[in-house]
Amino acid sequence: MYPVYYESAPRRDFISVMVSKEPPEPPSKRRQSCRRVWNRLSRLQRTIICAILLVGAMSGLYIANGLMNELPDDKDTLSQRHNVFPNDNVVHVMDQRHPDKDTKANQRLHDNDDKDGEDQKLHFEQVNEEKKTKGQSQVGADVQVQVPNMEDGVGPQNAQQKAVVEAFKHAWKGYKQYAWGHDELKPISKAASDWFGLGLTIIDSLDTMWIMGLMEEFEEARRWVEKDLVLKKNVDVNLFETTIRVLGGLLSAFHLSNDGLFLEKARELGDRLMPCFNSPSKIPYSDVNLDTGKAHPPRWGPDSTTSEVTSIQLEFRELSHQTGNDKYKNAVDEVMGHIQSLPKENGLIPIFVNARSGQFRAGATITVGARGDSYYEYLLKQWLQTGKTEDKLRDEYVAAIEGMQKNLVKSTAANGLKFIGELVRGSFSPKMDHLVCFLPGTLAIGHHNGLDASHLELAKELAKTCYQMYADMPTGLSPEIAYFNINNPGKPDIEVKNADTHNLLRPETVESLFYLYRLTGDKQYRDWGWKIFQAFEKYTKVQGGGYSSIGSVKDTKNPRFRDKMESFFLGETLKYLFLLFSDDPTLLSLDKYVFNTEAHPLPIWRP
Ligand code: DMJ
Repeated sequence: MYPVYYESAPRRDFISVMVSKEPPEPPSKRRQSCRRVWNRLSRLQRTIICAILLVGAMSGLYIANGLMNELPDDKDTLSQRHNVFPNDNVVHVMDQRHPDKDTKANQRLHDNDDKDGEDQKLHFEQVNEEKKTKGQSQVGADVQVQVPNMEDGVGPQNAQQKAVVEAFKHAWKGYKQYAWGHDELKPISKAASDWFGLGLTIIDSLDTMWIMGLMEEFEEARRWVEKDLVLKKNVDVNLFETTIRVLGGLLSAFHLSNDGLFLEKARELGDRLMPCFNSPSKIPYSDVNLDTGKAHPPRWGPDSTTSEVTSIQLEFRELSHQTGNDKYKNAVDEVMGHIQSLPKENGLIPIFVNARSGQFRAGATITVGARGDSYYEYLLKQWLQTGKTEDKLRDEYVAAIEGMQKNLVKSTAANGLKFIGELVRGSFSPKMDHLVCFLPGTLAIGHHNGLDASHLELAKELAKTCYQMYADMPTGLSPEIAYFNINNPGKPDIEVKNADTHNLLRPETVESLFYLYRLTGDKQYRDWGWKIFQAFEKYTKVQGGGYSSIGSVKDTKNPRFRDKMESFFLGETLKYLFLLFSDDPTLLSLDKYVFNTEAHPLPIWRP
């Protein structure tokens, strides 16, 4: 054994000693002997060796190039990811990337039908592991959310969309600065307000940020959901509002981002809302305490609101679909089944139903506005959600539209504007809430899915009226409620009572304009939407950040800020405006997605 080389160490107190059995040939000697061997070879031998080396080098290059092509580069990953929007739904995209991944992950979820609590946690951990192995986003872990590809139609593509994104950023800025983590921003007092204490604005905004390509904001919101969204909370929440905003928002964020954190939170929330269904009739109680699980009727009366108990179905059914646990779907299907069994007038329903008796309140108002609206919307959308398989829902929807045509649709005396009135204790009232303006959009989707041409005709007429509710006002913004003049041709079409002049930044009209533009291509709807957007900019924007609902749409000098930015302004109004101005009809395709009543897109299932 010969100690030979001493390597100089970076520090004096460290010496590395290499030992060898043979003394190695000094480098210069080795080189000399190689040259000697080469010189001894004939010319032919040398040529053969060179040729072999050349062929070897070329094969090496070829193999390396092949390997590089196998690896997905960033661009490919992004555009595949991005097919979520234009062409396909998430499941399909995941199938393309990892043919066995989605089936397996879903299989695991479906295998855990009766699991709750700890078992369920364990289950999510298993899925997490699986996703980690496959390089997918992880359930509940701190993951990089995949970035949408702006070139594929996400993020603003034109000046109008850019303006809407700027509006969103302005709203977000105020919320972030003064109300972060709270339900809503009070933009004038630069403070926060809480309703349920669930960060409503954050959750309502998740999918809007995703489609607008605001990824920094999305990730910031995601971190809040992960670290600060506490669902075990001693607070009474309204089942409907929490379902459409929070459950719907989480499920939609899950679909767009493929981030299991959102599904995990959605499941926990679903479980905490479930006690509402423990009523004698199975019509859910309106409220529940998220911590104790104590459910009860509203504080102000004995009855649940009909539209509320019938507008939670899309979300609970989707939750079952994703988790494989049928309990959520069974609960809401039972509600629907019960409502279907009750007697109705021409398919129309009264606005109150009792959770103990299961009966409609006798003589309650019939309206497509407040407390009635989304019952009709969800009849159609549930039929769409399951790939048009539950025809009973479609038939009830069609019967209801016929009932409206017969009992509620009338025209103004002066200009023949069609509107939808109400039946109050059996008598017609020419009153229409702005909330009714969701209906043109719903009618247009129904027609797109094969329902009668008269539905589209009515949709166009009603959309015109809804727009007129904006255009007729000095601010260009609609009042909360309008009365229509059906008797006197010498009077204006629309009358607004002093108590109804407020505007809450509601989405229904721009929602319908989006559907009608998408489905007819008529640019008129975009022009109307742009005018409405400009009016929001002019009269509701608050300096420094945020938008505020206003007290009077009739007063341009003093529209009176009400100091409240509703979460649906970010979740719905700005989202529908962004979609209205999209040039890409495949962005959140209406053949792939159904929007819940809070504008959260949920995938249409394949039958
Ligand atoms: C939203 O919460 C939903 O659109 C609901 O269906 C009706 N009210 C508001 C928006 O106006």
